[in-house]
Amino acid sequence: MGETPVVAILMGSQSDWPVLQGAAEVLQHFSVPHEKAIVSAHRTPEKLRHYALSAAERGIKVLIAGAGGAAHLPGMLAAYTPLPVLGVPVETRTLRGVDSLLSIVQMPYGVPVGCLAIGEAGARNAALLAVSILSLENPELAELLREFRSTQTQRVLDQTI
Ligand code: RP5
Repeated sequence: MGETPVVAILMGSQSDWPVLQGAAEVLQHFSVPHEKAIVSAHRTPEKLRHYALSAAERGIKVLIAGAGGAAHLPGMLAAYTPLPVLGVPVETRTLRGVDSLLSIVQMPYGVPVGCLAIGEAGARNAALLAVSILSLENPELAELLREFRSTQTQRVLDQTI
């Protein structure tokens, strides 16, 4: 796939990394070049704007954005770029991530964000979805994804109680 990052993993805070790390691990498994950055919608709004506006011309094809609480990072990124934005709601102590989920999933018509599940499963699935999107134009990646799915299926079929 080359060396240039095609997926960006963004998070609102360093404290989100334990969750978003799952996305990085999945992308590594598929050898998808990616970059990571802390970009906060409310703490570093200018950085967010610049990042989103320059992403496509730098070769990024999919953005994965995780945030917690009033999680406006994915929506604000989507406001600045037409690239697909996959939002990952990070679990919060006070509302267990339901706040993050509702903030990300309830985008009004016109500026979509693909919202995944709360927490690590969501982060890992965001990466799988990014692989799936990239597979549309990459037959080798599509084959790897097929293998991943069939290995997973076989693992479950082999399980006994
Ligand atoms: C959000 O606020 C971040 O995405 C994070 O989930 C949450 C808490 O951030 P910290 O106070 O831990 O930096 O912006």
